[in-house]
Amino acid sequence: MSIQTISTTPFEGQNPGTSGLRKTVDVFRQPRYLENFVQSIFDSVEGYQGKTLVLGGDGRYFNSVAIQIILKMAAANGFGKVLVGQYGILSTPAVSCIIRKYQTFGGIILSASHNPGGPDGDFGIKYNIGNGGPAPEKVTNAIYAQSQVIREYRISDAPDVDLSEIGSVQMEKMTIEVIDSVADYAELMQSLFDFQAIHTMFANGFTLRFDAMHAVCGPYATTIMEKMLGAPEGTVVNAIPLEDFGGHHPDPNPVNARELMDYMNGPDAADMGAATDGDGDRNMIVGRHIAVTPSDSLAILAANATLIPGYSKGIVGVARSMPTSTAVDRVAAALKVPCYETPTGWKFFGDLLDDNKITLCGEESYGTSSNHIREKDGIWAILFWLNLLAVTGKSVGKTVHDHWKRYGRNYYSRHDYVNIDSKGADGLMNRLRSLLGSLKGKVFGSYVVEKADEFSYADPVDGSVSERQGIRIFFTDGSRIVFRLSGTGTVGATLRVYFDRYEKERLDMDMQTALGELVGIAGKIADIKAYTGLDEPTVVT
Ligand code: G16
Repeated sequence: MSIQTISTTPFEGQNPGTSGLRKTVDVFRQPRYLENFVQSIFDSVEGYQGKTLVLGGDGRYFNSVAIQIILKMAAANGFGKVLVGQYGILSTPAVSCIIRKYQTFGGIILSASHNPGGPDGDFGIKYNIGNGGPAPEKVTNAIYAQSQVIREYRISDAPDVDLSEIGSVQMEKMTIEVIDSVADYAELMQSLFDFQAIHTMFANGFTLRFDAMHAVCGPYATTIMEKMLGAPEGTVVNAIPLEDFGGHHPDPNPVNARELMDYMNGPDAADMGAATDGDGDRNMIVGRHIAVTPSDSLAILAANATLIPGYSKGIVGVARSMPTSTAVDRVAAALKVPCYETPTGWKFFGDLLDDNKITLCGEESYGTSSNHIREKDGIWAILFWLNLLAVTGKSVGKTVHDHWKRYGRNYYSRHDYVNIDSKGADGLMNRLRSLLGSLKGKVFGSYVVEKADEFSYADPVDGSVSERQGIRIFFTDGSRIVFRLSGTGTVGATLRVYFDRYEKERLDMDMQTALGELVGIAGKIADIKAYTGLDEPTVVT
């Protein structure tokens, strides 16, 4: 075994977006592409010599090749140890959990999250820091800057390591410890939730359908739901992780988890349905004939937190990403705790959690979590709901309706215009920007614009400022339309338009009917058709 120093030249565009570097598999397979980015990570952080790195991914195509390369590069760069998931598998929340439990230097997660996988799909790589959370912008900016000037990388010529057996092997001076992918995470869940109460609920006939979407949560959900909590075998469906997620889009929303939605709207529906995404950080909660919006889910968890053992002492504050509905704001006001509004991207919650300003946080994009780790956490959210139902004895639907009765309802929807021309998308945003000063007071049908602005965020902990985080149009009745471009796509641009309308009394309108007028107004103000070339959004959730 020897350490090689290989000359290289920079690749354009190795710029981590909302959540790590995401590109098509084709791009990642180019010689030196992955190596350049990994070396740029190592070159951008200091003090890792002899320290421990956590490494794992969601099992998608190219995961197993990338893991071996990264192990050899970690050894060549002087890490003391790598904790790697068996078969190279670790969910994103599990990586965060393991970094924190063993106080490691950081971790690398291989995933493109909810993006499709397989040879024609996407791949991704994300660096998490010692608090267990995604690297903040100052770090990702440094990685990008380094990737643009890189001249060489270091790699060991050691042979590939067998990751199928739990145990330790040596590579150069570094120890590689192959760990059980599920055990540490399952133990953490057990410390937060009343497993006995959930076990009893299952024993009394409660039914759950957990759609793991052929992604990373299969083994986690099978161990926790079926083995530890006693749910019947078969509760977890699509449980075997596949390199191409069975050809599906592993994104737990009513559109991509169609199979689950049909089941939950059918005659044999379970008491609760749930799904998780490619890397296990997103979740969707479904009741019989009702899909809970992620924004409502966050609000409901916050309102009921004291019923859960891990949060029985109450919550210190909450946070949501800006486009997420304001449902949780009302809960925070009732609880008299602060509610922070951050840009889209889980990394923005890290400081607030570390500084103990918040206990729970969430996003409209099917992510919810708490201070137990520094990532969003799909199985955690599902266990929270199960624990809640076990304590209250209510159904999912009744829980949601009772919440609306008390706090009012946010009708909420997101329209995505996917893979559109980048120039058109930038043109649309620039034009909206130019209109901001002139929208106030304008009347559109029954809506009057109260104010319009572009969201900018000053982190209350470290003072760093993130600008251009979405254009917001507020109306006098409290409704909002938000426009922003996605930071996770790999082809062209994706325009997201978010609609949020609050109703205190009328709680049972059809969602798209309730939002229809706002949808028309958005199309008109932003001239969406002209800029995107699309008559209709590609995906509506
Ligand atoms: C990532 C981020 C989330 C963000 C989501 C969508 O999730 O961690 O914070 O809400 O992308 O971002 P965008 O609207 O920019 O596409 P994940 O699950 O993809 O890692």
